[in-house]
Amino acid sequence: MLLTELKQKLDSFPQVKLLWGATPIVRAKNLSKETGVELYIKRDDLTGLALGGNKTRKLEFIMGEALEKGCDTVITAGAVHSNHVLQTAAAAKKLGLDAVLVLRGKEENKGNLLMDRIINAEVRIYDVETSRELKDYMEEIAEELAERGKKPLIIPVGGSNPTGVLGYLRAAAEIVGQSNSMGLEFDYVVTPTSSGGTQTGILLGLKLLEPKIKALGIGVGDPREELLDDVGRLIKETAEILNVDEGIVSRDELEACTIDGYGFGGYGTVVREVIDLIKYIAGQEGFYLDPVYTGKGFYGLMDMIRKQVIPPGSKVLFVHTGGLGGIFQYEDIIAGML
Ligand code: 5PA
Repeated sequence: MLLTELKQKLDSFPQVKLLWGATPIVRAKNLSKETGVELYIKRDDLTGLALGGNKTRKLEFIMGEALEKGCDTVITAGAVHSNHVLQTAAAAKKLGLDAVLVLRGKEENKGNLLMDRIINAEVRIYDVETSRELKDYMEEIAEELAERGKKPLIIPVGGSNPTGVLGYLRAAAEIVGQSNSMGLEFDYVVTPTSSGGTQTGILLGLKLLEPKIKALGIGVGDPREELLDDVGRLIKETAEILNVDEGIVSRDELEACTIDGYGFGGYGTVVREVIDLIKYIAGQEGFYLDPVYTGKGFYGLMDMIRKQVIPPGSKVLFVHTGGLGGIFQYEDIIAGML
């Protein structure tokens, strides 16, 4: 598909503007020298909403849908450290909507939860193990609000539905446009993956625009089968709303580009190997990764480069999906590892 054609399709969906503009692609000079690959970072941590991050892109389309449907409230869910939840609250406030944040985990007013409170979103915390289990609570709250005459929209965990994926299709188009104008031909585009929307958008977008680029999603500790099912379903559903072939990415292909082994004991664990890497990268390049998503994703990338799964000389783009609040959410654990 031509770049202009994908851009036009994306422009035809309801949307609001939340990003400042295209995020920069920056060469990681010191790391490139050290690793022997040409390493670039797409700074999606600098989107401009709240603390920034990948959810801003998804929310441009999700909030567009909320406004088009005449909703006055959004309900979404995640862990107390959720970046998505904070981004959703910030987008809602900016657009004059109410936000109800349905959370799980330890209630401590720091990190992203403190930011959720500062922005004055309604926070409800439940005692469940996984964010998936919060779905029923979101539905109950939606009913409760509807009875009070409100018009709520439920946004799934991570904003990972086909509407949200459109935001990462636009990111894929942005990457292709920027790499053309920079005279760069990437071999790999790498993202952390959890609820699957980011990986789906990049994978599908590059498949449509530049199929020779390998789009890798590095798991951050979610169960592999659940992740593959989620991404598989999102590819199908998004292909459908875009009017492109649903089978455009085969299950085998999806399995090959979904990388495992860097979850360090499961989603949300904060481990020394990752904290050491965050310190190292900050010291080399002057930017911060987070302990839950980008730290684990980048660890996987560095390991694949070291093992030459990604061969020397490759041109690699890592999408920095944000997550800065995670540093402060886990400041005590991190401080103990310095
Ligand atoms: C998250 C997710 P996807 O959920 O689209 O796969 O993105 C993974 C990801 N980087 C990558 C950062 C900084 C993220 O926050 N965050 C979730 C959240 O609740 O914040 C959905 C889990």
